[in-house]
Amino acid sequence: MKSVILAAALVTSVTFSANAMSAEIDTDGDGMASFAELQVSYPELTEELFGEIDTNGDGLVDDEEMAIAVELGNLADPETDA
Ligand SMILES: [Ca+2]
Ligand SMILES: [Ca+2]
Repeated sequence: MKSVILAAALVTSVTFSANAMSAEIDTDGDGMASFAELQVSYPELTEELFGEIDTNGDGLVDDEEMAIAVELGNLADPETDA
């Protein structure tokens, strides 16, 4: 039973890694980055900056908002993070 759950989790993370949203950031796998999830990868992230990134104000950063934030230089590109 455990291996079935593990396999499902693996498929989920592979699916999400194909999107702009990094599975490393989206730790709960809902496809959105919460403030807490983003802060793990970006410890310097402030609530003010998060509010700027979250352009539709739903309290979560989606693929599109993430891509815009990276483009504007608000967030480092997780793919090229050195
Ligand atoms: Ca999430
Ligand atoms: Ca949002």
